[in-house]
Amino acid sequence: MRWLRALVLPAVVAGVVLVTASAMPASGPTVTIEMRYSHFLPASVTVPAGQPVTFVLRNLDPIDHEWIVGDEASHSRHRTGTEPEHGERPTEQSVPALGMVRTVVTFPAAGTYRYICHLPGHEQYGMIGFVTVTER
Ligand SMILES: [Cu+2]
Repeated sequence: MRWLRALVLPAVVAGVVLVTASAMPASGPTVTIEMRYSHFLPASVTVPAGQPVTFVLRNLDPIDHEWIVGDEASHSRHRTGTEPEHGERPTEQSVPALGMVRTVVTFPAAGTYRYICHLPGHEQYGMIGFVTVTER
């Protein structure tokens, strides 16, 4: 049976390495943003440019929210947009009531962006936050 162990053990070790790698796809920082009482907490975060940043989006409200990060042109599009669900683009995520979504965004250059929930009335209510992207 020693031959079997010799074959199986490296496979198990390889499996563990793969699982670990996929659970932590990003080498950059992780930022947790909570959605509570239709506000983002924190409403301001600072991240480095050129590194994958893992955003953990936790919706503590019993209603759906979304987290859309980008420049003012993208926010203009979403204010009048008709897409009911987001998730395919890392910068556009729907977060269901009491749900959690993880997304990885790499900001190419330093600058300031806003994250906004574009569900009807939420931006007006104050569901806005800021990402400051700094040079490394
Ligand atoms: Cu919202």
